[in-house]
Amino acid sequence: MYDIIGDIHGHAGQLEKLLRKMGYEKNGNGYSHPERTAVFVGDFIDRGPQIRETLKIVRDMTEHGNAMAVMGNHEYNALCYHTKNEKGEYLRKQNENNTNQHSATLKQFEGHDAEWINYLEWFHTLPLFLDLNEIRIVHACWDNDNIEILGNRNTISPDFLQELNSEKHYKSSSLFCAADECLKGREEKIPEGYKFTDKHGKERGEMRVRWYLDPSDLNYEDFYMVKIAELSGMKVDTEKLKKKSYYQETEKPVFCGHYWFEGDPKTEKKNVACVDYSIGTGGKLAAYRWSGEKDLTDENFVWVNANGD
Ligand SMILES: [Mn+2]
Repeated sequence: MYDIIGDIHGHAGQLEKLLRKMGYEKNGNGYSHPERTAVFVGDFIDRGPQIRETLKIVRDMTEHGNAMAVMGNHEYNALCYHTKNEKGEYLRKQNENNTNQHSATLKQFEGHDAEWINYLEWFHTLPLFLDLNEIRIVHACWDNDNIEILGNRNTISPDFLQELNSEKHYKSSSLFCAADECLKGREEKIPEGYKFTDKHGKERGEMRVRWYLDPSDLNYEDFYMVKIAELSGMKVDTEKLKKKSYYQETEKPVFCGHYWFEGDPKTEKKNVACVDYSIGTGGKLAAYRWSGEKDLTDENFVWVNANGD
C-alpha cells in the first residue's frame, strides 16, 4: 500500500509533518511506516529553504526500502546544468534565467560540493516512471507510446543524458520527446490567432494540456491547464493536435505531480490523480493514500499547509 507524495521543492519541515501525520516514524535509518511505502513524484530541489534536508529524507527512505521515487524536471534540469557535452558546453546554459531557477539549490549547497555531487550521481539512478503491479507513477505525463519508446531506458544514466542532448535527438527525436513528456507534460499549439502570456510575462505558442481527458469531448478551457478567456466555449479542434490519444479509463490508476494545482486536493479522473498542490508557492504539500482501490477518491488525500498545519 502506497502513500504518493507531491513535489516538495525544499520544504523539509512540511515533509516531516506530513510523514508523521500519516504514521511514519523516524529511527536510525530515517522515516518508515510498519505497513506502507512512500512514493515520491520528483521535484525535491529548488525554491524552498531546506533542500539538503529534503534530499536526505527522501534518499534515506528510498535506500532503506521505505520509499520509491521518480525524477522530476528540476532534477533533470540540474543534471543538465552541471554536465558538459564533448565540446565543453553545459547541456543547460548557465545563463541568468536558468541560474535563477536553480539558485536556492546552488546557495544551500555552497561549501558542500562533495555532498551535491553525490546527489547528482543519485539523480542519475532515479527512474522516469514506475509501472507497479497496480498503479503507475510519473512526474508529469503518462503516455503508453512514450513508455514503449523508452523501454528499459528508464533512468537518465550519464550516457543517456548525453544522447538525449545530442544534435541527433535534442528537441526532435521521438526518444527525446518521450523523456521530455514524462518530465514536463504534454503541450499542444494554441489555435492560430490566439495568444497566451504566462505568469512571467512570456508569450507562448503552446499550452500544457490535460493528457488524461478525451480531447474530442472538450472545450479548450477544460483541455488546457490554464484558461485562455478568448477561447472559452470553443471546442478543441482535434485535427490540429499532435496527439489525440489520452489516458483511458480502463488503465491502472496513475499518479503525477508537476502542475502547481491550487485549492483542496481532488482526483482528476477515477484513475488519475495529481498530488502537486503548490507547497513551493504557499499552497499545500499533499499525498494520496492508496490502499488497493481501482477508483480513486478525494477522501484519500491528506496534506499539510505551507504555513501552519
Ligand atoms: Mn515539475
